Amino acid sequence: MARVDKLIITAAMVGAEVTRETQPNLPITPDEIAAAALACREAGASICHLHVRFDDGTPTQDRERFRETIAAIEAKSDIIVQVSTGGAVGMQPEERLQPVTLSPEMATLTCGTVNFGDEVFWNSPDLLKQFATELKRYGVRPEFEIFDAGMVANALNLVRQGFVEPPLHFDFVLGVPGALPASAKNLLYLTELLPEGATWSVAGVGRQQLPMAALAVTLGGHVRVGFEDNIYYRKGELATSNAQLVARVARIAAELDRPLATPDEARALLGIQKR
Ligand code: KMH
Ligand code: ZN
Repeated sequence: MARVDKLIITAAMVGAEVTRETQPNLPITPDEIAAAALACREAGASICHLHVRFDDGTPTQDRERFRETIAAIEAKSDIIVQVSTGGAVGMQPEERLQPVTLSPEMATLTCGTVNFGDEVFWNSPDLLKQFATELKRYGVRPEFEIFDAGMVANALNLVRQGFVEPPLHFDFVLGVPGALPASAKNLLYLTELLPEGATWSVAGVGRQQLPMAALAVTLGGHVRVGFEDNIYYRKGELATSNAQLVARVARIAAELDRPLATPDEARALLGIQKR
């Protein structure tokens, strides 16, 4: 039987689309985000997927705001910081790339253009190469963000062309309106497209967050939860914190006998050099 790695839980705590109006517990300032990251770490997360906001809640890819927020997180915890290069829909490539210049341990790399609700999340072939080149230049491990099935082929093209080197890590974001829906069949299909040795996690959007997480724990994949993808704990009940969502996955993993990876264990699995 294939070896099953310890479970990496990623906390996507902030996102670019969620607001305080819909989720009053959304962390916004560097201190709030750092406190949320610590709570998620204590609940079992080993990576935080990081978006940042200005104090009024506006999403930004501002380098200084990222620097401040990462410093606040790192002062409190050893969690891996994975910066977003997606930002918010409509941001320009140079704007999106700013946090990469801080040489964080990890960053996302979305592998194609996709409808995103009523908008278009733009990631042209040239943009993919440009982003992969910048990640390499600053020594940042990519996580391929896969919103639709064709994006796996785009990611593997980047690898074939030498823009990204193994170990390869994929995050399937399933259930964005306009992209691939979250279902067991779709998740299995995506995992079958991956080359030997690649690792994957799944981020189910909305009410699919929990079933996708449970499936990933069972299948030997990894899990992303948090307000970026889902603001509810259960139908009609808002989550009280990101850590509450992480803690539930940790409990499911414990019941299924799947130990959790510490940040250092996750670094070893993903080929990350500690900052
Ligand atoms: N906010 C979405 C448009 C990423 O972080 O890399 C894109 C996103 C992906 O969140
Ligand atoms: Zn994101």
